[in-house]
Amino acid sequence: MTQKTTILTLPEEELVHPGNRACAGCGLSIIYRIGLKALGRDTILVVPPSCLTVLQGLYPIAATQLPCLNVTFASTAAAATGVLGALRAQGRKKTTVAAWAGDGGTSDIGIQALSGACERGENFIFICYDNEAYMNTGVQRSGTTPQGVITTTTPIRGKLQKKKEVPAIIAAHGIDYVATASAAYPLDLYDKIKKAKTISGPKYIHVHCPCPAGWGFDPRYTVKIGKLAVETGLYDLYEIEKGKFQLTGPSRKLDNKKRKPVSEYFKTQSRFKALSKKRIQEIQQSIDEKWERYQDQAG
Ligand SMILES: Cc1ncc(C[n+]2csc(CCOP(=O)(O)OP(=O)(O)O)c2C)c(N)n1
Ligand code: SF4
Ligand SMILES: [Mg+2]
Repeated sequence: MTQKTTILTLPEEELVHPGNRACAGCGLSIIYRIGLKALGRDTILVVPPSCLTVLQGLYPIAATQLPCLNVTFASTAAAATGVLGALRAQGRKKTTVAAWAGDGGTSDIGIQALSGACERGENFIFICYDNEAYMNTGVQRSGTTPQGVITTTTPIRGKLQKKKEVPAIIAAHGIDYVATASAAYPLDLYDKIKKAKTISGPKYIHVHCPCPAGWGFDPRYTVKIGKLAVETGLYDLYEIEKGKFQLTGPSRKLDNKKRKPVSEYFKTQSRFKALSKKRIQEIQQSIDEKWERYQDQAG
């Protein structure tokens, strides 16, 4: 996908009020502001418990101008289905229904409802912001926490299991649009949401979201660290449209010569401090092999 939107052509209308309850440097606050611009005013949000519910405001404070349904953890995609049904009954075909959930609310607790909605072909957008742990309750490991990461539930050796590949799981449902994005490249996310709005049926967008509080870095480095994840080839930006995979934006321009060593990414965050040199080498090797496959596929 070629990026069309620039900072100059981004809509000026703000749907998120200035000032919110997110920590300084929160990747989620970047994507929420830009993402709502892409979704537009005629949108209903469905949000489970997460840092987003806090960002959006503790009553009587509200950070968003859009109608938002706060629902139980497991029910996000089912609740979005209900909203779609109500809109259908009212004859409102144009309103966008967008579910925004964290990685815990997507990869673990909300996955059965999401899988069901994808299989049924519900016409909604599901955005997972992946800060790679249950942050709102104090950094517990989730299905998408990478292997080796220190959290409060994996305090000594780090998480033992691998990161769950949620975009691949959702793509396996055969839906027409699955994409990945990053808080470090908000305009790429903007264009992907805009595209998703033109597609009928379920759309899934997975957004890598640096979290200074949970990852252990200074808030000024949010964008730098988000970019490093992409520049090292660890986290890739791509789209799967009607089953066709293609790298997008900065990942499309990356090749084996330009790729930075993954150790550069790991050393920026204290959550990786339990990673041994051997383990880092193994991860580097698996990234190298993945990129060999990409280059083979590109011919
Ligand atoms: C059924 C249920 N279990 C646990 C909680 C407590 N809880 C609220 S927010 C949250 C963390 C959510 O993690 P994630 O979805 O990754 O979003 P993040 O907080 O990282 O933004 C938890 C466990 C809850 N509200 N409901
Ligand atoms: S804990 Fe992380 S994701 Fe949650 S508000 Fe703070 S920086 Fe954002
Ligand atoms: Mg999370």
